[in-house]
Amino acid sequence: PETIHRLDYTPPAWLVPEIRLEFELGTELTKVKSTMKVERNPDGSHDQTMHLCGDNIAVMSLSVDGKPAEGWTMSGANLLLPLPGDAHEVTIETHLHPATNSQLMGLYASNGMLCTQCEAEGFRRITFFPDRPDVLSRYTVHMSGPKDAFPILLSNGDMTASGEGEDGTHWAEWTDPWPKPSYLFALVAGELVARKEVFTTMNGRKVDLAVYVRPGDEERTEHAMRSLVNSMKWDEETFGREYDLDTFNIVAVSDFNMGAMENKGLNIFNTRYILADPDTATDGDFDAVEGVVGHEYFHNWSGNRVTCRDWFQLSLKEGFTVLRDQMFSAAMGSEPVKRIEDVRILRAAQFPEDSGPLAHPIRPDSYQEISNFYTATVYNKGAEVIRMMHTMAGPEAFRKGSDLYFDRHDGEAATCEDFVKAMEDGAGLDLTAFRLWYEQAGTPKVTVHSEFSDGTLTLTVKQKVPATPGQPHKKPMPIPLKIALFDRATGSHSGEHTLMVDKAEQVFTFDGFAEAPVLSLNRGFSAPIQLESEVSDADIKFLAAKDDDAFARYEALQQLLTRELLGAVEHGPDEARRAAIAEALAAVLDDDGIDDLMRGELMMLPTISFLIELSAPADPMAIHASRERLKAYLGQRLHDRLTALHDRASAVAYSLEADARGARKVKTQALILLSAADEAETARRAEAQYRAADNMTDRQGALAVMASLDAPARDDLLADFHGRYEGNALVIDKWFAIQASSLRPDVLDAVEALAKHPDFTMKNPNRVRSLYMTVAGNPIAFHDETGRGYRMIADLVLALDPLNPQTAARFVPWLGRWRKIEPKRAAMMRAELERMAKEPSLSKDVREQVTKSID
Ligand code: DPP
Ligand code: ZN
Repeated sequence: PETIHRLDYTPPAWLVPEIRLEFELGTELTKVKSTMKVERNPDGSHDQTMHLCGDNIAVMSLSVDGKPAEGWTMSGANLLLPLPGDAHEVTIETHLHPATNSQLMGLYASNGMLCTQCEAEGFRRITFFPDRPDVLSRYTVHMSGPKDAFPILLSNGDMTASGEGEDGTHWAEWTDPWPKPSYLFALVAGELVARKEVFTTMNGRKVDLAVYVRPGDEERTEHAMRSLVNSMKWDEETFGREYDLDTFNIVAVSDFNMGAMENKGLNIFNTRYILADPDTATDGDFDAVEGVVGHEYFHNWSGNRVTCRDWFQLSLKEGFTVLRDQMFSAAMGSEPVKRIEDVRILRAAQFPEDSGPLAHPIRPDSYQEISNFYTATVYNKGAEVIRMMHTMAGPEAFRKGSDLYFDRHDGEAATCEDFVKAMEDGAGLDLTAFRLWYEQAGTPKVTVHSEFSDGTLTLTVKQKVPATPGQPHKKPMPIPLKIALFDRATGSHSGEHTLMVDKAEQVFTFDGFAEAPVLSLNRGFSAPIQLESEVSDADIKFLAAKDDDAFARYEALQQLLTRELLGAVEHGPDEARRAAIAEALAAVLDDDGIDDLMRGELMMLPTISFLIELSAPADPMAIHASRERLKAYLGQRLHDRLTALHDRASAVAYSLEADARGARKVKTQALILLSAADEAETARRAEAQYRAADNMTDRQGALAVMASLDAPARDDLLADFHGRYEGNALVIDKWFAIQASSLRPDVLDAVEALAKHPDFTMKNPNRVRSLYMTVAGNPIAFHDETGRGYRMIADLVLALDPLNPQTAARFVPWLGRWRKIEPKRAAMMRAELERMAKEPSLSKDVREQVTKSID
């Protein structure tokens, strides 16, 4: 496959200022007629030939200025059309077969409706077009189809005309006044019902909002609608961004490769990020709906009004928009809890990517298949990089920078460099060296060494950015490191400092201390680094109890836990440290000053994925065993406190308020800590929690705990859950995931049986992920010592690839982590990659991931 390089960018030779698309809709056959006004790009090469991308489509007719086109040729799937003048009208007809489009890219059928997904390169599966984000066009979309099958007809922009046709057909015409790239085109036709609301913008524009779902699901759209309204208001208040059409539609579809898509004026969502009610969605699901609805809405400015010049700039819109959705969710809920969640995701998903064979900078330099670059690096690390700019500038200057960016580039296809420049000019930052964050992959390792004498504290800070594929030598990065120095006697500090660490080694001094202060480092996770500190257990314990930054308290506890979990793998438990952890956790359980949402975070042990990251080469079973052993110890030592907490939390009535949500969170966390210490008691409590539950958070939490136990009620409860929610796809997904997450030794047998269950299908990405992503993330299953888990994932990739390469490719990175794992397992993981590589008909998507993962 061809490798595309960032530095090879050239502007398009031809532009398409206007396009009219006419669709004759049908599930088996849809006819598309595209009429484009094309113009030679004065800033482009003087190529006479217009390059039109295609994928799995054929030309049914082609004319230029009303006459059959001459001299055109196909180059692979693409169409090359010689054009003599500077401006022409080009008309192309294509035929599509939505019902057999299992890739879910382009126009496809889902549950009887028709919908589209065009990012990144799906539009070329609908019609021939210069399918690149720097070609911006005004779209008019005319669609017609049978009224009974497709009563609702939607596209981008506002509906400008509609009417009845012959033989039970009808039609609608949608016009989008804002020029946009083809990846933001969308169309939906089907039997849908909507929750509607009117939003009045800051300048008094009335916007008709609608959330469309399948009949029967409308009751579960209230939270999505509330999240949308909150997003619109928040973006006005926080970034000064106002919505710009009279219509904003969201449609939920059940077959979707990604989470959701920000098509202009017509967002299309995976149902899992729209549908939510207390009976079927957990508190986590509610948060995810809010976050993703916000994310897609915020793209209207960061992505749509200002789009990307080319796909290497993906983080321009994704990193910034993730930061915006994180800030939004923090504002709607608890800021420190949100920060903890985001850092946990970064460590569990992005750090392994950054240290593995698929590591890439947030602005990659090359790719074979762009779908493979919708990664935690581009999204989550991209957000961290812009968050550092926010930290360095402060909120007011940052806002000046973002205002300048939107003003300067409105209506353009911009680059990451444009964003950085606008931040420099608007926020008054010098980001000359900071640009390295866009260029260099890898998580910087930072060590801090402290000396104290004569009232002076000397910190020696060293950094090293590890080598990553294609980047053997790295330069030191500018790292804004927030610290505070605590007085041991008073337990307070005299203010935070942000150290700018930008050399391989640097010394910072602080005067005027009576005794050596306690160091609180990288507060709020001010930089996405791996910190190796020499802070003593005693000082960490001090911070876990006294730090005034809630995030720093969490970090301190995590650090203590991590030391113990990894230390125990090497040389067994450290009694003093275990006791310190138990004491710190007891304080967390006793402290009335901590709300339950935060308490629930503090009760969670570091993820296995993060621990593997820190201990290469890792023995995943030994890490798991160490984790279970510490859970058992804590479950015993804190037994009475945990049962009392479970009792207290169980008495709190359901509501969506923070205290009730917090109660539900600590309730299940208490069971998790108890489960390794006292199976019988845990099973009793989990069953009681399940049976008494009037909401999904409690029910799922109890069932997930139960799934790892050997309790008599286990199978009954699983059957009850399935029976209760039969036909509700999103909840049946949970039923699969709960069983695949079991820590019992028979988990792989169970998964094999579940793959044969009548509810299992390879055609629905959510269902596939619910079973197999859970297996990949479950160390007991995936790292089974016989290699069966690895084989299962490789078999899945091979079976799914012909149907849906994009989703299949997402499973490969799990096997690609073999370098981090002990040699025996590593060899088996690598052997599975080699087996996949031998498959001659691998998709471009899977081939790229497999090849890079073997090297
Ligand atoms: N651009 C989408 C999103 O991240 C992904 N399809 O919102
Ligand atoms: Zn996005």
